[in-house]
Amino acid sequence: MEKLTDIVARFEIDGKVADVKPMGEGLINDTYKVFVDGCDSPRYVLQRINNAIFQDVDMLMDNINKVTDHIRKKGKKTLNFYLTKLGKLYYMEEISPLPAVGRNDVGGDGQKYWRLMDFVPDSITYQAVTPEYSYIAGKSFGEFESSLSDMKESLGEIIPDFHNIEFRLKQLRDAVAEDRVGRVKDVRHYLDEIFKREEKMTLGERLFREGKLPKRVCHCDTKVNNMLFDKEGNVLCIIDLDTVMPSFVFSDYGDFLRTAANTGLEDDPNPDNIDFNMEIYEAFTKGYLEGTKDFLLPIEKENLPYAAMLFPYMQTVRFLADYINGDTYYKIRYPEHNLVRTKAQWRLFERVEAKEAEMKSLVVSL
Ligand code: GN1
Ligand code: MG
Repeated sequence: MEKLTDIVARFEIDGKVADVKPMGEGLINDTYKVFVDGCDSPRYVLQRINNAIFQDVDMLMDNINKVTDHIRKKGKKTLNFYLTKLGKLYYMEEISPLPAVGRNDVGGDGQKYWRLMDFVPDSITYQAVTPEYSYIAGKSFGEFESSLSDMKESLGEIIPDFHNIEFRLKQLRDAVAEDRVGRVKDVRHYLDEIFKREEKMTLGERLFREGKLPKRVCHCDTKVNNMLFDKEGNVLCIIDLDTVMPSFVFSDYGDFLRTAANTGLEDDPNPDNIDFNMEIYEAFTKGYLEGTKDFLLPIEKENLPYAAMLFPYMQTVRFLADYINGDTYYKIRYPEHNLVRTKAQWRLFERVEAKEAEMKSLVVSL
């Protein structure tokens, strides 16, 4: 394995690498900040792409390149990637033979893939936001979608069926049928609750098949910590562009609220900390409706409360499937982590579901 500093030196950079330190909270890729000589603040961000999940790294970087070019041409700030000395958008490190045990976050070809981008200076990330910041975030994500709505080039579907809840439920069913590590017996309650709501929660896919609901270019990972703010609360830049692809607008709207309106943590060990903050809901929705006013259809607007329920629901399904499969997808910090996440996301779902009527009347009034 190459040293991290040597990997950075594979790219066309200015200055000499002084240090590389871990950064961020991502559950998929590994991220580091890179310091160069003579400067106290980080200069670059180095990231190892989890190529067990993003198996087509060429398609991935090509998508990101198209998206960032498009945003940059509109005069907006976006991520800026560096080429390697061989002129590629990623560096491939040969690491075979594969480590025998552990979570599989290296693809079948046994290589590690790295990319390098600018560190965005004077930026702040949050795990939680105020209503005021949520309004700004809603507007920013709406505008982000709006600025991508005229993209001529098509994007590859980097993870097919990524936010397709019918597909995620099928994965859960398959995990249960296989019961690889004998965990199904402990999670029956959650499985029953999930499948009880199957009809209600698969509405989006049905509307799509009926030709009523469009797919648009979306970010598809709008967790609150994927947004860089400045000191005044303006959104400087939207990061983590791996999953930008065609999806329902519900993806971006719903996933932001899943993280920002949760009064607890995504993996809160105490579910009683978890509630759904309606002030955040209202502020974000106002901002989002303003940012999307040029293109949002009535059917999309009407179903925003459904989107707010869909994402905690889908995240429960995904965490639970990973728990049942023996923790092969998400990074975990302790053995029961995916179960704790499942319980926390389910509590959030219940809290959102209880506010369905309130959310609906609010959306109508905006
Ligand atoms: C993953 O990489 P990160 O942590 O931003 C996941 C999202 C989940 C999220 C849950 C490619 O995002 O879909 O919502 O974890 N990304 C992928 O926190 O699966
Ligand atoms: Mg992220």
